[in-house]
Amino acid sequence: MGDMIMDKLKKNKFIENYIENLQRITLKSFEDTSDKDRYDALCDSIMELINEEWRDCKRKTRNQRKAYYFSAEFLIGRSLGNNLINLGIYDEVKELLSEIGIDFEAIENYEDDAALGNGGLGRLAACFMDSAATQGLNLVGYGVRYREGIFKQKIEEGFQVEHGDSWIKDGDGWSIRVDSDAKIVRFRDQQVKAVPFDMPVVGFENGVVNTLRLWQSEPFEEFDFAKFNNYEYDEAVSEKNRAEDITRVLYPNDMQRAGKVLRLKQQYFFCSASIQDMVEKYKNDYPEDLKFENFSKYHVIQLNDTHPIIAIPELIRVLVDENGIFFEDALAITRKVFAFTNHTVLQEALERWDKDIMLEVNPRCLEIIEKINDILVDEFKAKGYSDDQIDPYRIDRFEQIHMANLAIYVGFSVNGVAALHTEILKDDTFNHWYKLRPEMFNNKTNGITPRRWLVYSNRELSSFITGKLGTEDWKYQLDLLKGLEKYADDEKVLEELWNIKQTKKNELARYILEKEGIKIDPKSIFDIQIKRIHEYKRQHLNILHIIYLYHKLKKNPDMEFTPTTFIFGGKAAPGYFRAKGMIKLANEVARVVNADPDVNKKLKVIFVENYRVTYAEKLFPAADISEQISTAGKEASGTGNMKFMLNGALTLGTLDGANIEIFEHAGEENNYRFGATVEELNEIMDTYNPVEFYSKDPDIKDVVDSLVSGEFKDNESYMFLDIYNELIKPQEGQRGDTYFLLKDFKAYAKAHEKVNREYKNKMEWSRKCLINIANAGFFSSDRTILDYANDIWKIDQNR
Ligand code: OAK
Repeated sequence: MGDMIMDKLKKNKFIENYIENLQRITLKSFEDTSDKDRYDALCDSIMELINEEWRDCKRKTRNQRKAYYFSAEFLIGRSLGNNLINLGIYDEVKELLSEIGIDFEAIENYEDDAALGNGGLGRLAACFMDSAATQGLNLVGYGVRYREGIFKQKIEEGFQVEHGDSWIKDGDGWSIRVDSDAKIVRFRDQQVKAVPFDMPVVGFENGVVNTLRLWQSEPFEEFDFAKFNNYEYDEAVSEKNRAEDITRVLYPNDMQRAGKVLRLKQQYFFCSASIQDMVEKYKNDYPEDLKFENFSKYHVIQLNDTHPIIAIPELIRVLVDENGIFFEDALAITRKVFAFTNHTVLQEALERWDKDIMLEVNPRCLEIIEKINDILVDEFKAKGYSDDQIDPYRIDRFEQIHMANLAIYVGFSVNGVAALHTEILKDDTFNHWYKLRPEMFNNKTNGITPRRWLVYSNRELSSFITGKLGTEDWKYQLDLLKGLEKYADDEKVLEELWNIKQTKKNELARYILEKEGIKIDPKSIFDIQIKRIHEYKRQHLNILHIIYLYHKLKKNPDMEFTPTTFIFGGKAAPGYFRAKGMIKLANEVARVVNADPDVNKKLKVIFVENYRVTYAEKLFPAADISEQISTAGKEASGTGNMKFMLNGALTLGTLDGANIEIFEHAGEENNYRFGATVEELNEIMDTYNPVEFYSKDPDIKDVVDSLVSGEFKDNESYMFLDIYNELIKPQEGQRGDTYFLLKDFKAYAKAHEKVNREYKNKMEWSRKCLINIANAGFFSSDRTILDYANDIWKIDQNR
């Protein structure tokens, strides 16, 4: 379609049309228009450009089988650049705009991130949407249009401070409000209107435009005029607010159950609206085949973790209460529709809802869940299970609803997101289910879209690849990257690759100087850890190691050491005290180290403020080292690790999540593996004593003690003491160092030493980068989404 759009670009006189749009929406003369005006008009023009394809796709796929991705989060980021890339007109539009004196970068920077997600799970959903459109798969995304996305992070005195993110306060150029498809969602104590906003999901140069439909909650009746006229102004407004509250804000706690009524209301809200939407469309679009037994012929729903599982009783409710189907038949239909993905083995994320909360949200759904639980219990009893044996399977237990049990019992597929993760689900987390129904478990190792994470964000590397492979096809067939391996010993090519990395490092250094006010040496090793801040991800292991290096350099300034810049970025859940302590610690170590003239030519530490998709696009391309240092067995997959790899950074990581597969594909010898394995940790789980490591190793003692020695100041927040205590002064009955930092510390330091030595050999290093890039094909979300389509969804590619 590149050609079709390109024709339109010319025929439709894109620029004339653009200027018309600009003047129509601003009523200003061209010279007076602002960057915002220019950005808005460009959105309009692009939406006009894709309008026809979008409508065509809707029409063509109207009565085809589709998959539906139900997700409470879609972490999209900006859309302008990405859409232009996927339309194949990025350079052309940039050029056309510059001809009329418009600086594309300025208007691109006007766009706010659509940050409707916390981290990995939400970003994966966005990558999947891109890949499905690119691979011509009928995938519809359903989610929530939060008025406020994930908070904006400010760093004040080294502490994280949260600010609101009202990303649509000035409108949203990428959505179409579809009032005619609005639904009513009924809660026990209120009814609201769910209004869909459709975002186009543009496939890469293939004419496909899929739809991401996000629901916004609005008052059922806009305003109670009766009350207003009686001067009951407050009450009239409060009803409106109560409705709008439901989609007001994204819960910012990544992987921590919220347990709040409003959160379950959000989940029920978007699931109910989406199920109603699907059923209503089914009735309209498939008149010849309208028997609900056939519903599963046309629909499969992928549940993105536990958050949308409430869609299961909701489908049954709609079938039974609104369409006169018998309960048993409705359950039988439902069993063929739902597939469930788990994204973490951390217990604190597996949702269980108190029944009184569920009752408050929607009593009928609770009733249906209880009925399903009764059927489950009867079924197990009939098979001879005792009460005790049934317990782990119960959906309804101790006055709580276990969402994962509901999804696994009613669904037909359960998948993990990396090979190791799926094994842990089978052996441990859901072992009871695995023993019973092994055939429903399957692995779908995560992936990332190469369009956003390479073609768009690293244009230099992208051209290099195209040049070497002699084709652009790798952009949607990432396995073709393998063809780069033949340059592994070509010094000229390796030099070229090195220089591209250098260019991206220079760019990042300029950006960091502008944003963070800190000058870094682009020739130093860029060692980067960017992700949510969490104990299991062990940013504090990284920081303790930096303290260790700092002390070593202080003692011996002439020590052999390749200058290194350590970069951190990430948000902590606002209520997660220890994670916030880790941020403070990173900033405090940065402050001390960066100000110390004895070391600051060799060692720098940066914590970038407000890490988000848009910042990520600048960080991944500039990295030499990708820090993937989670405790083995804890990171389900990771996807940042893949973005680094694709951009030619080497992984310094544990045998965890998808790191394992990265090492397998790119070779351990081309990366830096360290630390205990899951098996090793399982073995010492009950006997591990961190204090032993602390007392026996003076280096470990030194860095741990520095947390409380006064060398680094936490402004009397006791945050550093808290970290110290967790490591070696555990509470009664606890072991201490839950995430095995001290166990892995020495291995980690050793791996760093190797990095530091090997970076000196430019050609060898560049060769490793090249081999990593050449073997990144497997980690394309195109591969992942085709696996979902073939193994779970059974949907074909439209070609
Ligand atoms: C968030 C909330 C609840 C449960 C899981 C998450 C989540 O973000 N999990 C992350 O999902 C990513 C995509 O599958 C994985 O790559 C991460 O390892 C995992 O932590």
